[in-house]
Amino acid sequence: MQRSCLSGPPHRSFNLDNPTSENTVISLRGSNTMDNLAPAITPPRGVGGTKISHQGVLDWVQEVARRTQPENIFWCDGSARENSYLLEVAQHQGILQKLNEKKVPGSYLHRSNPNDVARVEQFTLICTRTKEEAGPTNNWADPAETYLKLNEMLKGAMEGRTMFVIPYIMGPPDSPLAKVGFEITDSIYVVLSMRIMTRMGEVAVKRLEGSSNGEWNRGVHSLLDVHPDRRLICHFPQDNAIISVGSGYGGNVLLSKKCLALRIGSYLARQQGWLAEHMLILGVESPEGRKHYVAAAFPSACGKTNFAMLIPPEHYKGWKITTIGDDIAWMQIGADGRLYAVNPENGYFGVVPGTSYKSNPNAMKSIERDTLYTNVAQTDDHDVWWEGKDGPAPAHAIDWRGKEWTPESKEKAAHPNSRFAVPMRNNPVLDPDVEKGEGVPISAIIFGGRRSDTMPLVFQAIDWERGVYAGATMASETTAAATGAVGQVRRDPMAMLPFCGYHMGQYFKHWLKIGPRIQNPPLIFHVNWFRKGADGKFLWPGFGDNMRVLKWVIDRCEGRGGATESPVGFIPRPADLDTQGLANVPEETLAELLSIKPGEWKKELQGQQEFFETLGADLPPELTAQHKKLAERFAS
Ligand code: GTP
Ligand code: SPV
Ligand code: MN
Repeated sequence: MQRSCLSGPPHRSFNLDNPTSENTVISLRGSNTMDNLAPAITPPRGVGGTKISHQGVLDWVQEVARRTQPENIFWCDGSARENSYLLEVAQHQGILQKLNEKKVPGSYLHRSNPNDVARVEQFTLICTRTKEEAGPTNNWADPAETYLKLNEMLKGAMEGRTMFVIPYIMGPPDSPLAKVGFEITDSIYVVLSMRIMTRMGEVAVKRLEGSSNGEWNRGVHSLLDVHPDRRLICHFPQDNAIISVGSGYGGNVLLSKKCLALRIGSYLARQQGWLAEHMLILGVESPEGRKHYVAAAFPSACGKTNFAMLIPPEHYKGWKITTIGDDIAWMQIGADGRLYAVNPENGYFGVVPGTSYKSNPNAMKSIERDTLYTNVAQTDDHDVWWEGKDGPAPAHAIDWRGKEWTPESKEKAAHPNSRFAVPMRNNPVLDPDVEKGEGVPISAIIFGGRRSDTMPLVFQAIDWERGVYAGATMASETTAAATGAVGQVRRDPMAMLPFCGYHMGQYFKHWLKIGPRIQNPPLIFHVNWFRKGADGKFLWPGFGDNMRVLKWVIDRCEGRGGATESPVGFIPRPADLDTQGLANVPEETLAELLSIKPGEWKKELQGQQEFFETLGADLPPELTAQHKKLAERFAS
């Protein structure tokens, strides 16, 4: 299947049956098919070109190329030179727009197709061998049938396009938890984003070639024609493989993130005895220099990035909050019997709207430069704007769809799920141990949902099993991070409903099994920043003031911190929380925030029961027993 090289001098001829191991751009065919979505590119000599001799990877790339028929293959090396080149091309092709170099240096704006602005849970499939393995909370499809269907969709899908091969590594390269992945994509936007979000290039190839188990994830992504009818995000946990088609947006296409680090990750974690979780990881250091790390699971768009880099209220002199990660935690038991966590990612893909110097100054400082913005508004001087940004709205802007916008417009200027992608190095409070291979020891795990009622500001679970129960019964209002209705309460156990790669009941079992193996387990808490009063307004100011709750959590970890025991667990009394300088939270509001209302909990217990029933025989009996005991405590 020899093909000739017709695409110009930088290309070498490529024999599909005999791939070279030192590739820059490999030209496959001389098609003139110009594709508006992703026209092929012809980079100058010296751009791209990771050296790789791994036969498994080479064979797989060859197989995908044979099916998708790209114009050429571009092996990404993750270098700065390659990045500058691809940024140029992306601007030329209209995929990116350069932003004002004075206001946001090194930053670009991308507008995704308006039909493609969030994760699509209904088109996200877990293709385990049996439906039972995927469980009732996942969309299951037969792997053989799905491969056939996808292979059909991928036939010739990259004709006239460049096929990029992205080697990447998740986790600090020397971490025992680190995982290698390869993503094939026909989207430059994906390449540019993956360079921010992962450790990309040679470092991954080195790790794979030196690895003892030879484990690597194969990810294939093609935009196809970006049509919702041809959009599928498919996971094959048994093959450590992902195929994503028809989307160009974030969590659907940056296959390192939700697809590998969580869905495939959670599947591997169960087999291998660790945890892959939708959690931020932060460090908190007291003025005396005592440092704790905390991991927290909140559902999508429920406050992880904000919590991970919060700035404490003014009177917390000498307290330091540092960020390890803002979205994903991989955790395993360390030699000293504590739970250790690493952040597998290298950047943040964060929610833009609502981000301001008031709500999240560290995020604002992070995204002042080197930022890839998606679906925000652009001002007349090529700056970025969004709802909730500091200062007045611009008199005129181009909205996320590319249309004229003024403050009188009915539509939002920035999409509610508009995002920034930024290297974690930009974070002024990046934790110094973020590259530590063994990770950081976790003192507390916090679960939290977006609940306008029922859930108190904070409670502590009495022990591991009751902590797992609190996580397993979590619920939250849906957000713009996924397509579909916003604001509907649904069960989202451990913030993993859309991200668990196997049966949720088995996932709970895994959690219950791991706890007793941790000699010195983290304490488990539940928080709710989003409780509302009768006027429909948030009762708690949130953001930096969440430090007050974090402080109580740390106090509890250190054996201090007062509490009262309620049916759901330990709850601080108003006097146990630091309220110094807390504006607009009168005593009655604080009491309301900390209240457990039996009427609301009756409904809550019912909702938890209904969810548990959907899990059938795989629901661990320990959780059924916990539910019964909780109901009894409320009854007495
Ligand atoms: P994903 O990236 O989707 O996983 O989201 P995330 O969990 O990192 O959420 P993020 O921190 O980006 O916050 C999402 C939205 O919640 C933003 O609009 C924030 O302004 C808002 N938010 C975050 N923290 C708080 C809080 O403490 N109180 C209130 N009221 N809103 C908050
Ligand atoms: C989320 O939805 O939880 C995100 C954004 O972090 S995405 O990468 O799109 O999944
Ligand atoms: Mn997330």
